[in-house]
Amino acid sequence: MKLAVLMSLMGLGTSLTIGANVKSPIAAGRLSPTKQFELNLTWESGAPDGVAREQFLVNGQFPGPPLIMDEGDNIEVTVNNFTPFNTTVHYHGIEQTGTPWSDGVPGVSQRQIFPGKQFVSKFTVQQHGAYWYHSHTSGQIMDGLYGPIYIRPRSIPGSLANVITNDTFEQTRIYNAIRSPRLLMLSDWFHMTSEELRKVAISADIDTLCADSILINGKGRVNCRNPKVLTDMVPASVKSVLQGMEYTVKGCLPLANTYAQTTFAHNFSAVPPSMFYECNATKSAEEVIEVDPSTGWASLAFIGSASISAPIVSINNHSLWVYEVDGSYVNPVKVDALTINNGGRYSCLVQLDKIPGTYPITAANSGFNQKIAGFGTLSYKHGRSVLTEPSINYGGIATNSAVVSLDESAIEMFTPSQPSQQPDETYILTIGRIKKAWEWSLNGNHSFGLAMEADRPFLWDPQSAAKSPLTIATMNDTWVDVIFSLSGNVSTLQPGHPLHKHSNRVYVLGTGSGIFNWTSVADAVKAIPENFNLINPPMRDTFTTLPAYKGESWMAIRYHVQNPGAFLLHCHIDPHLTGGMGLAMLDGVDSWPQIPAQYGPHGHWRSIVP
Ligand SMILES: *[C@@H]1O[C@H](CO)[C@@H](O)[C@H](O)[C@H]1NC(C)=O
Ligand SMILES: *[C@@H]1O[C@H](CO)[C@@H](O)[C@H](O)[C@H]1NC(C)=O
Ligand SMILES: *[C@@H]1O[C@H](CO)[C@@H](O)[C@H](O)[C@H]1NC(C)=O
Ligand SMILES: *[C@@H]1O[C@H](CO)[C@@H](O)[C@H](O)[C@H]1NC(C)=O
Ligand SMILES: *[C@@H]1O[C@H](CO)[C@@H](O)[C@H](O)[C@H]1NC(C)=O
Ligand SMILES: *[C@@H]1O[C@H](CO)[C@@H](O)[C@H](O)[C@H]1NC(C)=O
Ligand SMILES: *[C@@H]1O[C@H](CO)[C@@H](O)[C@H](O)[C@H]1NC(C)=O
Ligand SMILES: *[C@@H]1O[C@H](CO)[C@@H](O)[C@H](O)[C@H]1NC(C)=O
Ligand SMILES: *[C@@H]1O[C@H](CO)[C@@H](O)[C@H](O)[C@H]1NC(C)=O
Ligand SMILES: *[C@@H]1O[C@H](CO)[C@@H](O)[C@H](O)[C@H]1NC(C)=O
Ligand SMILES: [Cu+2]
Repeated sequence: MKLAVLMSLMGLGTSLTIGANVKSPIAAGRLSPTKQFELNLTWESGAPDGVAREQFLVNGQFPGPPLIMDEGDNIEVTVNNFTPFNTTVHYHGIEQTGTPWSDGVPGVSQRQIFPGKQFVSKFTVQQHGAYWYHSHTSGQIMDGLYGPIYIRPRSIPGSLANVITNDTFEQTRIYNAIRSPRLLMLSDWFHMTSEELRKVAISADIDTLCADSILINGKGRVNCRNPKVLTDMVPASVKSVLQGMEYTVKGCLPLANTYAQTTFAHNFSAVPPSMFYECNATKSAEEVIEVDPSTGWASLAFIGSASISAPIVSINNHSLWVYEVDGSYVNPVKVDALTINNGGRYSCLVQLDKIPGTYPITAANSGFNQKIAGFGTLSYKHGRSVLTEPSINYGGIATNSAVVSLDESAIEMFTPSQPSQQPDETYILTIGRIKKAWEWSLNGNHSFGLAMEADRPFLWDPQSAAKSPLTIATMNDTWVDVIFSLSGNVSTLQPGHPLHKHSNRVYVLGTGSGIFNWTSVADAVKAIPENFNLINPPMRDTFTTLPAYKGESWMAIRYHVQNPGAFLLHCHIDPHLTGGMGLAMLDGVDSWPQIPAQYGPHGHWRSIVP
C-alpha cells in the first residue's frame, strides 16, 4: 500500500529531491491558501533491518512521507489513527505561534487520538529548514512513528556561502544545492516493541541502553562485531567506564556495568538475552543517496530521530560544511564528522569533486552505552567502486588526528541575536534518576510519568496546572533562565541529555563540568566567564548537556517567553522521556489564549471519515 499524501491540484514540489526511501511525490497547491496533508497511521509488519516485527507505518511508508512546506504557509495535517493504540503527532521544532493546541502532546496540549479517530492540526510556519514529525505518545518513536518535514525558505541570505568560496559560479551551485536538500533521517531500531522494552526495563529495573541497528532513512542492517575489537576502540583515558568488562557481540555494555545500570538492585533474569547479548547479522538494503557531480555540490540535511543512540556521521573522503542547525543558518563550518543528537537537525554542503565513485556513509553511536554503527552510500551518478577512507571507525572514534568534528558550543549564528542580559526568573533543575534505574526526573523530585498522558491537558486549565510540581509557569514577554544540573557520582552516572523545548528556540548560554554552585548565570559568569556566551550564543530547539561520567555537569539556557501555551521541556532519549524526564512550561500564563471549542474540553475527535 503506497498512498500519496493528500495533494491539491496545482503545482508540484519538484525542486526538492528527497531521500530514496521516500516513495510518494509530495505536492502542494501554490494557489490554495492552506497546504493540506493527510497521515494515515497503521500498525503493520515491517523489517527495516531485515528482522520482521510489527511497527507504525505512515501512509504505508517508514519513515513517513516528507511534509514539504513553504515558509509562511498555513498548514493543516489530518492524522487518521488506524492503529490499535492511542497516539498523537508532534511537529518537532515548529513554533506553533498562536496554536498551542496543535503541538501534539497528550496531557499537555490535547487528548490522545483514540483508535479509529481523527485529529486535525492547524498551524502557520514562519520558519524554514529541516524538522520532523513524530509520535509524542509513550515510546512510539521506537516503533517507527516519524517522518521528515522540510520548509523551503522564502530567501537564502546572499553572503551565506562567502566563507566557503567567492567564486560566483561555485556560489550559484551552492545555492542550488541548498534549495534542494536531501533529507536523511538517522535513527536507531529495536526488534522488541517500545512497550515490550519498557516492561522489561521496569521489571528488571534497568535503563534501555542497547539498540539492534542504526538506520538511515529507515534502512540498515544488524551488524555484529568481535567484542574484543569493540572494547579496544575505547580510548585509554576513558576506559575505566568499562569497569574491566568487554562489550557484548551486540556492542552493548554488559548489564553488570554499574556505571551504565546504576548500583540499584536489579532483576536481570527478567531481561531476555536478545536485548543485550545476542546478535544475528543481516544483509538487508542500505540507503543510497545518489548525487550528480555535474551539479558540483549536494546538501544533506541530517535529522536526528534516534531514540537512545547519538550517531556521529561521516562520509568517506568528503568534508561537510554545516550551514543550518535546528532551522537557523549558521556561519558555515567545515568538519569531517558531526554528532546528530536526538531531535537535532544539521544541514551540510558536500562538494562533489572526488572521483565519480561510491562513498560509504557511517553513522556510529558516539555514547559509551553501545558500539554500533549503520551505513549508507553517497553514490555519484555512474559512480564505480573506488578506494576510500573513513574519518571515523565503527565505534565513532576519529581514525586520525587530523579529523575535525563539530564543536556544538562553537556554532555561530549567521544572523547573531543577543538575548536580554538579565533574566526575569531563574530555575535551577537538578536532573537525573530518581529511585530507579529506569525512572528519570527533570526537577530532581518528580517524574512526568506516562499516566499523565491520559490526564486533562494542562492547556485547558492553566490555573490548576500551575499547582502541579511538573509545571513551571512563566509570564509573557519575560526572560527565563533554566539551568540544568546533572548529578554525577559513581552510583548514578548520566549520559548527555538531548533536551528539547517545545515551541521556541532557546539561547544556549553555557555548559560546564562540575557542580553549578551559583544561584544565577550572572554569578557564574563572574567566576567562570570563559564558559559563557551572552553576546551571540547558539540558538537551538534541541540542546545537549555534557555527560556526567566523572562528576557533575551543567548547562544554562535563556529564552524569551513570546508564545503563550503549555509546552513540554524534556529529554529526547525516548526511555528517559517515558521514564519521566519532562516538565511542562506554562508559558505566558498571564496571557493565556482562548482555546477553540474543537480543541477544548467539549471538543471531540471525529471518527475517521473516508
Ligand atoms: C487515508 O485513508 C483514507 C481512508 O481509507 C483514504 O481515503 C485516503 O486516501 C488515505 N490517504 C492517504 C494520504 O493515504
Ligand atoms: C570572500 O570574500 C570575503 C570579503 O572579501 C572574505 O572575507 C572571505 O574570506 C572570502 N572567502 C574566501 C573563501 O576566500
Ligand atoms: C525477576 O523477573 C522474573 C522474570 O520476569 C520474575 O519471574 C521474578 O519474579 C522476578 N524476581 C523478582 C525478585 O522480582
Ligand atoms: C539468533 O539466531 C539463533 C539461531 O538461529 C537464535 O536461537 C537466536 O534467538 C537469534 N537471536 C536473535 C537476537 O535474533
Ligand atoms: C580517499 O582518501 C584516501 C586518503 O586520502 C586516498 O588514498 C584515496 O585515494 C581517496 N579516494 C578517492 C576515491 O578519492
Ligand atoms: C525537592 O522538593 C523539596 C521540597 O518540595 C525542595 O526543597 C527541594 O529543593 C527539591 N529538590 C530538588 C532537587 O529539586
Ligand atoms: C486510550 O486512552 C483512554 C483514555 O486515556 C483509555 O481509556 C484507553 O484505554 C486507551 N486506549 C488504548 C488502546 O490504550
Ligand atoms: C549519588 O547521587 C544520588 C542522587 O543524586 C544520591 O542520592 C547519592 O547519595 C549520591 N551518592 C554519593 C556516594 O554521593
Ligand atoms: C564552586 O565550584 C567550583 C568548581 O566546580 C569550586 O572550585 C569552588 O570552590 C566552588 N565554590 C563554592 C563556594 O563551593
Ligand atoms: C506575548 O509576548 C510577545 C512578546 O512580547 C508578544 O509579541 C505577544 O503579543 C504577547 N502575547 C500576548 C497574547 O499578549
Ligand atoms: Cu535523557
